[in-house]
Amino acid sequence: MNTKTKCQQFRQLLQSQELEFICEAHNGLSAKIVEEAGFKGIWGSGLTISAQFGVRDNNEASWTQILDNLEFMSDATHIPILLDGDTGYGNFNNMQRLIRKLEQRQIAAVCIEDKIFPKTNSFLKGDAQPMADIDEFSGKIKAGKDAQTDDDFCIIARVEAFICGWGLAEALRRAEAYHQAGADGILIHSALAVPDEILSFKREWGDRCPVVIVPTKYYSTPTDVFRQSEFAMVIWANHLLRTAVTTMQKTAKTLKEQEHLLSIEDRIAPVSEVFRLQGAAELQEAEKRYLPQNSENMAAIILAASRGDELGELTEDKPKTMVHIQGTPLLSHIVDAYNAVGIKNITVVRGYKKEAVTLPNLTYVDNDRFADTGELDSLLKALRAKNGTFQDTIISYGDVLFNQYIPQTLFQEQEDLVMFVDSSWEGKTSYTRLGGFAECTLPNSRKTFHSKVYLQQLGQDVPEASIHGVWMGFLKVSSKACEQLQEILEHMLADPANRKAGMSQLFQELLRRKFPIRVLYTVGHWLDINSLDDIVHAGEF
Ligand code: SPV
Ligand code: MG
Repeated sequence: MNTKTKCQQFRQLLQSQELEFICEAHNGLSAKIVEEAGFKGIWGSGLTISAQFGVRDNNEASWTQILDNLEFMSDATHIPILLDGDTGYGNFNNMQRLIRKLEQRQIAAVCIEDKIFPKTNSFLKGDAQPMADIDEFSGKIKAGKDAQTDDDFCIIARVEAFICGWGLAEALRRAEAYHQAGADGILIHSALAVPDEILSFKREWGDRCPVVIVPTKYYSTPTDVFRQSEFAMVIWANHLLRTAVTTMQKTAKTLKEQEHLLSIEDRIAPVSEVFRLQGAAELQEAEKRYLPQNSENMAAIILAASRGDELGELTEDKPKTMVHIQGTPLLSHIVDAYNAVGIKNITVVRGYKKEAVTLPNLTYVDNDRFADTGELDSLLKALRAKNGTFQDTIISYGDVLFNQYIPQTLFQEQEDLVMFVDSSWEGKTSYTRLGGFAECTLPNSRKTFHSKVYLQQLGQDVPEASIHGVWMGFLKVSSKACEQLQEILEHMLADPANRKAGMSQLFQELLRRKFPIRVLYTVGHWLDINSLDDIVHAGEF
């Protein structure tokens, strides 16, 4: 993308040694089409902007309505716009306000013509049209130049002497006055079918300042003639609007006659092209970043196959996940937290006393070899049960309580693998539960607000000096990464040595395979139910 301002870009075009071309546009969409075609500038045509409003080119659309339209054109594009500013919509004072408003909208330049407000298009009885007083118009140019705050903003003075039936001498006299008044370029207009007037003007005018032409009527002139005469810029002034008129008339007529779409559909832009021009893809990306994730694409897998011996007789007839906290099973609290952020698709892997795990609206996957296998075996069973249809999924445990901040935040991150690390680990000299200690690319500090942190190692043997926190038992895996995860697990578990492997081995394998694992830090927001004492605390959580 061009790093120059639109004003700088336009000035560069006007003063370039090459013959440059700008093309008409009349709204945001056509402006975008001009830019995509490769033009370096846009002509904001008075004729076509008024025509697309369905009014005449006689200042029937107010100048602020033109301005609003220009704002859409400017917002939709990165190239400069030269506005056809008619006569400046009033006197010198109106001109000054116009310039200020144009600058506010990053319009790069304006062209004003030496006629009387309200103007009439040059091709409608041009020779009957009165011209502006030369001094009054020169004052308007001066006022405009004084009003601009950006030195690169350009004012083009359009000489209508030929249009209004005057000769070369009048055209030159006016051009000279406007040049003296500070105009950055002259637009010399002609309604003849041959380029004689503009060529004679250019021969006399020489290189006093850049000269712009509009070959609408002398369209059969080879462009090389303009090039050889060293004009600065050609304006294709109305051809997109005229194209649209012809095509719209044809389509409307055909539809009216045929009352079906068959002969139309293949000859017009598909709706997808309209969406593309509107930038629909950009919004879809932004929605992923800024909107709560569509819960249809979110799922959770809860690993809950083990007994939880440490709770003693509480788990004699049910697994730990069904132990009551404040009268409700642990699993129920977990499901509530997932439901609260819109996650309905929850798979629970049960094993020990599976018949006791009976909460409704959950998908159950059984690991009947729970006593003889580890977490990864349960996880693989859950992934296999998805039959290749994956969603963005949080993997968590049946005995870890959390509040909804955890899943909400995990789903907000776009990366394939995202985990939570609790940086308030100090004092825990041993942490054998879950995956263990984590070393990350940065410790939890103010800095991590602005930079992304990734996991470097995880396990029981991380040297104390390197520990940045403990893994809390939450891993978000994108739908895409779920597929890879299943493959990795199939591979790992094919080795009998990994039969009892847990999540920490999975992390180690992912790191070995160079998967980036994003770390989000938190302090608290979770509770690992590990003892009777924890159950008491969970009541307070
Ligand atoms: C316009 O495009 O509105 C112009 C050029 O002013 S012309 O229609 O040729 O006058
Ligand atoms: Mg015009």
